[in-house]
Amino acid sequence: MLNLVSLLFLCGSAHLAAGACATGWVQFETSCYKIEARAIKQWTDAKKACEAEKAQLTIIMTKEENDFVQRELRKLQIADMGMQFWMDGTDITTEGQWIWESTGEYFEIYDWSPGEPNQSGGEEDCMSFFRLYDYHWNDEHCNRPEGYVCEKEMASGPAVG
Ligand SMILES: [Ca+2]
Ligand SMILES: [Ca+2]
Ligand SMILES: [Ca+2]
Repeated sequence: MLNLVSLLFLCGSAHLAAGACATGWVQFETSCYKIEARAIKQWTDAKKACEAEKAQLTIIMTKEENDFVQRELRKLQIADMGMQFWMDGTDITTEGQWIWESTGEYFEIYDWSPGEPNQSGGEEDCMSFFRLYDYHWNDEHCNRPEGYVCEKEMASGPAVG
């Protein structure tokens, strides 16, 4: 049964390739992503902004997904080396124990920038893609206004065939 479901899903998604994500969102596998570089926000507000669009801060589960988001970030050609983009990871509950906030799951992969996470100033508990390190990961002060990346699952239940 699972195999049949997978097969139907794959069949369906093949027909979804174009225009499946709303304008302003980009697709990778079964997710749509939106990068916000202008309306910078603190981590909690960025999270709310994603939720207002029925999305969440992005959760990076695979190297391929990480590569994809980093490629999209590089396309922006941001000059400010200090610029960062929030994702869903946090260690605010238990210092040094990183989880994806929206799911409570531990990380499957890590892509920290050199020397990160460094808990700079004793309170860096939110996770970002860091321009300085070509968008590898950083722990950052949650109250810093930064860009952010929202992610949502593509609309389910497409007509098959
Ligand atoms: Ca994801
Ligand atoms: Ca921390
Ligand atoms: Ca840091």
